[in-house]
Amino acid sequence: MKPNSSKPIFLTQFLIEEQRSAGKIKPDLRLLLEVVARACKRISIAVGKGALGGVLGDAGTGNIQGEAQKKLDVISNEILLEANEWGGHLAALASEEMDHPHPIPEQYPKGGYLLLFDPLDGSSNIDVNVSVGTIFSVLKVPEGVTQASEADFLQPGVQQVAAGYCVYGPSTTMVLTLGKGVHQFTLDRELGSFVLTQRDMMIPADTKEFSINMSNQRFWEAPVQRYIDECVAGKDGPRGKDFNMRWVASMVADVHRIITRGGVFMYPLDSKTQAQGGKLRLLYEANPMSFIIEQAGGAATTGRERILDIKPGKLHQRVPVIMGSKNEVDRVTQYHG
Ligand code: P6P
Repeated sequence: MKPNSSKPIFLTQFLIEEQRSAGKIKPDLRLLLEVVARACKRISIAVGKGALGGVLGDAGTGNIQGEAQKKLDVISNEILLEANEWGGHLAALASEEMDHPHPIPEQYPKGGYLLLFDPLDGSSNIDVNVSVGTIFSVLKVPEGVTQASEADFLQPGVQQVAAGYCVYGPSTTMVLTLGKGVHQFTLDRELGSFVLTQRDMMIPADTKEFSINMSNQRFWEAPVQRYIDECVAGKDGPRGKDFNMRWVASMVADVHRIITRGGVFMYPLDSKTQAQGGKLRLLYEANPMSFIIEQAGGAATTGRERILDIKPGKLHQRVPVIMGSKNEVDRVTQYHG
């Protein structure tokens, strides 16, 4: 099934065909993904209004991460909650913006999936009109669980049944994996539908582009210092080639670039974030992105272990992240010994 501009394949058709083919996905999972996609369309509209929407700036509240919430953080979170409460496909939801999981209201049926999300990743970029996005991860409710609790979310990333992100940039683009490859859908704003624009995305194993916040250099551990020093040394250095650097400070935008053309994204453990275990959150940032990256032929580690193998200890656990072009991630991991 190839994308064909003369006969566009919409997200619904793609998911129905996935559902039909050897039962790759269940109807409830298809419904969940369609509901999340519809919520992302609503978030895209709210984000796209910019200053005209009257929703830029801080909400005057904080989240469990200790971060000031943007108005659009709160709005995006509400959009995802409201969209997913009534469908009967979820047992509970968890969000970067909420201290604890959100139960499905009593008046609605419960389903067999758990949804985790960062409703608006990179929101500090909102007020300066730089790309932001939504990241989501889907887990199954453990067998026999009738009332999902926080503990039921604490599953290693290998247990994910689907993961995706939507980047609100020059175009609104959703990238999705169901465990059989990575596929890109671009929002046709006139039709209001996501159209399949790339199937089976693959990350080049090598790259000349690294993505890291260089202002943290003095805090990095030795293996990361060594890796970046070698990249910066260029063709006269041990790598024998020049590198370029990109840092958008929206994980969704940086990872989408890597999925699209290769690269290595790094938010490594450093002396500044060591006490919390890292900067990025495991369950709704690192895990979904790692699932996508691995499905696209890349690699994702903390520098010391595969991210998808980590058994979470708490809902908002943070981890170091090194992900992207396999040969580069392997090199950084090897430097960690
Ligand atoms: P820094 C955004 O706040 C985020 O969680 C990721 O999207 C992004 O990669 C990172 O933090 C940026 O962190 O320290 O460069 O602002």
